[in-house]
Amino acid sequence: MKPYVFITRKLPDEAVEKLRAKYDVKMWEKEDVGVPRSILLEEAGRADALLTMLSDQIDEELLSAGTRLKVVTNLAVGYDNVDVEAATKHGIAICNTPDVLTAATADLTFALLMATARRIVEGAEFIKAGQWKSWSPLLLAGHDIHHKTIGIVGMGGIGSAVAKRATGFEMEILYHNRSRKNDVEMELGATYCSFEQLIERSDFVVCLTPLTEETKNLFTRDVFRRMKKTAIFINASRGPVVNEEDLYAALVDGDIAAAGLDVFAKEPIDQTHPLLGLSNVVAIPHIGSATVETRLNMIQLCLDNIDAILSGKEPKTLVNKEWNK
Ligand code: 8YV
Repeated sequence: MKPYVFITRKLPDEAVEKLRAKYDVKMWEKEDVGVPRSILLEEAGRADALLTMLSDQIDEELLSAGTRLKVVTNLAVGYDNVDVEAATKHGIAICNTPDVLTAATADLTFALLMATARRIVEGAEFIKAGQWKSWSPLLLAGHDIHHKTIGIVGMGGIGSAVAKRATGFEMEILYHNRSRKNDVEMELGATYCSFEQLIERSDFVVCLTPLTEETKNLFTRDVFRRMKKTAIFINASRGPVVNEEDLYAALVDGDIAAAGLDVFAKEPIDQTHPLLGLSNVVAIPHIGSATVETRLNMIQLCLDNIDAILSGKEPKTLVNKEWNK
C-alpha cells in the first residue's frame, strides 16, 4: 500500500502528478469552501502526510488523531496555525515555505504601500464611476514616497527585501526587530531603533512580524496616536498584530492618514467590516505571495518536503528541528 497524502486545497493537477506515482494523493476539491474540521480530523487519522493552509488548525486534537502522520507541511512561511510543540511531542515533522515567497511578498508589500500613498484604488474607482469631469491641481493628491522614512517592524527575510526596494526610492530606512541585523545596516544603510522611536519617526510604518504572543495586539490606539498624523500604516504580516477597532478609530479621527492592509483578524473579512467602508483604507485579500510563479514554487517545496520525510531523507525547510530526536 502506498503512503497516503492529503492536501487541504485544490492544487493544479500538473503540480501533484509526480507525487501520485509514489503516493496515494487526495486533494480537497471544492475551491469555494475550505476543508471542514471534521473531514480534516478524519483525513489526519489516515494520512501519512498533510499539505495544509494557514486556515487549517493543526492543534493537539488533530496531531493526536494523526496516528500514522509523519509530516505536516504548511503552504506558507508562517506557521501560527500549527502547535509546533505538540507536533514535536508526537514526532511529527512540521515544514513551511520560507525564501521562495520572500521577493513576491516584498513586491506586494511595496505595491500596497504605493497604492495607499498614491491613492491608486480611489483613482481607479473614481474614473470607472465616470467622476472625472475636470482636472484640478489637488485631484486625488496623495503623499510622496521617495525620500520619506520607512519604518519596518520585523526585519526577517521579507523585511530585508522590502528595505532593499526602499533604497530604490531613496528612503530613510528604520527598523525594529528582536535582534540587530548587520547586513541590512551595512548593505542598505538601515538604522535600528526602538519600537517607540520607529512609530514616532516613520512616514510609513510597515508591519512584517510573525504572529507571536509578543506581537499579538501590538498596534493599539496608543501606538497610532504616537504616529505622525500623515503616517501610512501597512500590514502584510498577520491581522491579530493589530487591534482593528483601534485602527478604525485612528483612521476616522485622523491620528494617521491611511492604511494598506493585506491581512485581517478574521479571514475572510466580513464585507460589512467598518474598515472596508473607509476611503483611506486599501484592503486586499491576503495575497502577499500570490503570484503564479511563487505559488508553484511554494507547492513544489511542500511536495519535496513530503517526499523527503516519507523517504527517510532530510526535508528542505523543517520548522521543528527536534521532531525525530
Ligand atoms: C500564505 C502567508 O502563503 O506565507 C505566509 O505566511 O501569509 C501567505 O503567503 C498564504 O496565505 C497561503 O496560506
